[in-house]
Amino acid sequence: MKLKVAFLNLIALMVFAIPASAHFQMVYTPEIAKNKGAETQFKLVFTHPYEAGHTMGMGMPQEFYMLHQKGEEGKTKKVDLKSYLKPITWKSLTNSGEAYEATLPKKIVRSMGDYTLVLVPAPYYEGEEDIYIQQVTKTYMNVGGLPGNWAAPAGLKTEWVPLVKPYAMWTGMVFKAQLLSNGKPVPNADVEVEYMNHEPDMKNNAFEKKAKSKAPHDAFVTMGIKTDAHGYIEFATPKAGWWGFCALGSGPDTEYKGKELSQDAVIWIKAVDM
Ligand SMILES: [Cu+2]
Repeated sequence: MKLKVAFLNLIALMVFAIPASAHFQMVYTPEIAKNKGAETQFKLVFTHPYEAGHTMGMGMPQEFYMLHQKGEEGKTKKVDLKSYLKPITWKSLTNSGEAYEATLPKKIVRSMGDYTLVLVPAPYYEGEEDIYIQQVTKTYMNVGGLPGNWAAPAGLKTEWVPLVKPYAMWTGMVFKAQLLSNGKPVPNADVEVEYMNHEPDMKNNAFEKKAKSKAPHDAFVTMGIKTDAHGYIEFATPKAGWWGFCALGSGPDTEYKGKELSQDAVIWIKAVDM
């Protein structure tokens, strides 16, 4: 009898011990609203940003490029960035994991306008769930204030299309975006929201130990929102810093190497205090 109870408890633990934090693919650089073109370094890390928790080893990305547009009438230029990728080891507060960095020279981050950074990572095998995860991620940057293609879809299998400039957000401003799968809106999708609660240390490839906020409850570590009937979300950023939005399984691909694939869409925005 005792054994049976213990067994049932174990089952309950396995079912309910869902980690509070969610994994997020980061495409990170500290400054995305630049006055002038300059060499810019990005860190590509697959991790749990709120808690600076477990970092998962990334494989070589399938695609990494930027879409640059100088002025809203300008031609959009696609620049492949895979040749700039260099493997690094990223330290979380609990482990180290393989990640990538890309140092983009000034010659390609020189002209004014918008830069959309697009990462299509290799599917990551999550052993605990026996599934693959692929988080298609977008991060934005602007040089000189001249707008460009920030509101244009990149034509990805699944992606967020912002309705607010992602690089020009005051703290407290409402961010709005639409979730697409094969170019069509995704209604009622589950979206995880997480705050980058530990500053990334670009020099040491690590998260800073100091947390910027403390969650009063597990549900605040990874917030949950849903897209509406037309695939839109709205979110007012309560604190300066980086905010990530991840739509779970929004992409059209559902299988990889004979296993279930969760093809997610991630977008990062940065809020700045007034
Ligand atoms: Cu995880």
